[in-house]
Amino acid sequence: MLYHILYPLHETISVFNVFRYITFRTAYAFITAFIISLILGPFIISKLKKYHIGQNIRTDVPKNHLSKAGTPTMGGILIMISLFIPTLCWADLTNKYIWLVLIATIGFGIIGFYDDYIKVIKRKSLGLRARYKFPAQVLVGLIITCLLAFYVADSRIATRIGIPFFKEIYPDLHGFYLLFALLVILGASNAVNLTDGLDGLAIGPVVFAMMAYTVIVYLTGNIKFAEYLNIPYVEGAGELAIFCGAVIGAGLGFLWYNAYPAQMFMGDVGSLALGGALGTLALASKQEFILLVIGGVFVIEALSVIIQVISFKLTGKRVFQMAPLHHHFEKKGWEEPKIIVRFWIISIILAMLSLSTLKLR
Ligand code: 57M
Repeated sequence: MLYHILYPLHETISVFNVFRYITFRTAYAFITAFIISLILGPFIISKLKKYHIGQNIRTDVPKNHLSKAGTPTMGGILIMISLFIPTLCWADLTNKYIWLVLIATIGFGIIGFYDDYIKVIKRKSLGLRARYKFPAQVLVGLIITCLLAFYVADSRIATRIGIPFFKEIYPDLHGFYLLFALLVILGASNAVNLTDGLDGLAIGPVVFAMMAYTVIVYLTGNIKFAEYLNIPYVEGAGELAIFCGAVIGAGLGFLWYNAYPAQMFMGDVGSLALGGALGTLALASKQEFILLVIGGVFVIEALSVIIQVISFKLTGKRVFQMAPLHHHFEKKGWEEPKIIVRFWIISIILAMLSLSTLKLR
């Protein structure tokens, strides 16, 4: 909204010309989101405490988790408020990609919210049953992929995907694109959710991944940079940098309170929404496979669960002491902050590596 109000004034007051620039608006979306999140944090925590929205802890958790019982959860609400307001303020609201990513975030956020609501408020520890949760995720995922393919993206590239390391090869998946896109978006959403099991463990890598995508969407949406790097040019995708900036600000503000020892958890309302947003960014920028590197920590966590389940079913033996992988290290006796910071380090390295692949083609 600020963009639409202030930018037209540049004809009389030239300083308002800066509102044209995506870089400027991304920086301010970041700062606004961080400030909102930081200021609103204590208020949200006190409300969550007042309404007894605290975490139930299972008895089979590594022992250090038992003391976390009652920690306010559903802090994803804070992330949502803090990223929506700045995006609506600083982004060009005529841009379809902005609405697409906001719909994806809110769509997965609603599923997460309902799951948390059943777990925490209705006190049913299993939450929303898989037979309802999965179809709901598929439905939201399908809405996003259909919107992207048939309404948002340019029809020349709508069902094409980008292949890392190869220039000018963008295979057209035609009808299979919907299936592929659904896989990306559901995979990202659930992988972030699985990772969200230690203080700051999910939000750290989400912030680093968003930093990488800020660069990627900016370059992808700029015809000169896209041509120079030989990456697909996606008209309008640059505006998504403002959304990324807002998520980084909201995420860091949330981390202020989620840092070990956490004063609140994000809940599924946060983890499913942020994962859904990441998947949507990967699809919108035609940098789908790079998400496997950028979100490598999420991939490793999800793989550890898949390996554990398959191994247990086939051989009756576990590969890890407990999956997802962070529980394995806890069981091995690593202190929680050490696991968290080491996962962050890996996530930063992967984000940097992913950026290096943009020129390698
Ligand atoms: C997310 N949720 C946390 C919090 C957070 C298929 C199976 C592998 C699924 C997996 C699972 O349930 N994953 C879902 C994990 C929970 O956190 C809440 O959930 C939200 C995210 N969805 O925001 O609201 C607990 O995690 C801890 N936590 C923190 N700090 C944070 O900032 O310490 C969370 C955020 C919180 C808190 O203790 O209560 C969770 O772990 O439940 N299941 C598992 O992860 C289980 N693994 C398992 O059963 N492994 C098996 C098989 C199936 C692979 C095996 O290895 O043999 C573990 N989960 C739990 N206990 N709770 C097992 C032990």
